[in-house]
Amino acid sequence: MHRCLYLARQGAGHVAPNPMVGAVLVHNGIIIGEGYHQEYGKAHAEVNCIASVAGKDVPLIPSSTLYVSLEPCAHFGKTPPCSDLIIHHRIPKVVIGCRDPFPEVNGKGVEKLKKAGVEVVTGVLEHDCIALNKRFFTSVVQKRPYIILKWAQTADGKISGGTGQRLLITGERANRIVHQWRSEEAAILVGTNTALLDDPSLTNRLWSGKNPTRLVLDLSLRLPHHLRLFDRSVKTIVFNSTTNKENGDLIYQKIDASNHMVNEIVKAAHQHRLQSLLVEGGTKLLQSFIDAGLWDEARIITNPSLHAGQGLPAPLLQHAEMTKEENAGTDVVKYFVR
Ligand code: AOF
Ligand code: ZN
Repeated sequence: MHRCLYLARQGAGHVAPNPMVGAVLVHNGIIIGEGYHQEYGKAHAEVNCIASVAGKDVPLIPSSTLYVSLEPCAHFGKTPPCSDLIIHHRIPKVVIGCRDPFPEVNGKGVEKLKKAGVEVVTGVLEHDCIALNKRFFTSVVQKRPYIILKWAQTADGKISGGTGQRLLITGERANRIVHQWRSEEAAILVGTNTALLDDPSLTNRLWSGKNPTRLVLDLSLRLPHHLRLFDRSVKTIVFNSTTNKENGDLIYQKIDASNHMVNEIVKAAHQHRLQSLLVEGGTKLLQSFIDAGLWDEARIITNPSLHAGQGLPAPLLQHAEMTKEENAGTDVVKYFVR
């Protein structure tokens, strides 16, 4: 199963909104086939695994055990059901990491296999298999994106300078890490003041990979159009309280901001099938997510040698547990979960 997880990770960045899945076929303790879900819409892990078995190993398939990190599917999606394929190849035993919560599968894969007489073992390294696809699981089960809060703060806990103006807090290494984080998530969100004061482009320039969809909150549509966010280089959604309008990759979406605004943002992001959301500021927006208990991870970068004195205080995390602390050049990154 560890090998399945390793293989599954090779699909990172290419399979969303599908989950990453890995599979190995084992005969008498020896791996005779391997595969993973490589690209959205293409063959599933099990298909690639079985297809990889070659030569004198082919006759061994009906006496081998298939290990797979996610329950084999039972439905006709973009590809036929993997459980049918397993039955067709007369594989007698399947070891599964975790159940697929996708409504069309969700236990039906296991049921199908068992009905056909296949021995099924479930829940092997279950925790790791679910964690690998935390974005997919959160989206399918909780019907909202996986939410990561991120901010940078000074040694004295400020996120902007004296008169609210922009403060360059982090160094080169930390900036690169932030761009890597951007490449890993489906969407990135900022509030009105951050868009106005920082004029961020929110693109990933210091790391390889894709750009996240940009989400910006501009309730009364007061952001000027010369801002980098409106340069149309990346799909951008402007949440506002007056208009629904689509102009190529620039989308205006009306949300009900009268109460529970963060819930509305998150609901809209889910409707756009965005499986994860990196919230980059400012303080007010970040604090709203924290107060609503609507977050999964927080990543805080601190410059230990910079003191702002006056300035806007950073958000206050509640019910948080620190899981990791690492140095990033001259900065320190702390990781929290709820
Ligand atoms: C598997 N093995 O490797 C993956 C599975 O549209 P489709 O046909 O690609 O199906 C997508 C759904 O299939 C996805 O939502 C998830 O439930 C499951 N993914 N299943 O047996 C795989 N990637
Ligand atoms: Zn499948």
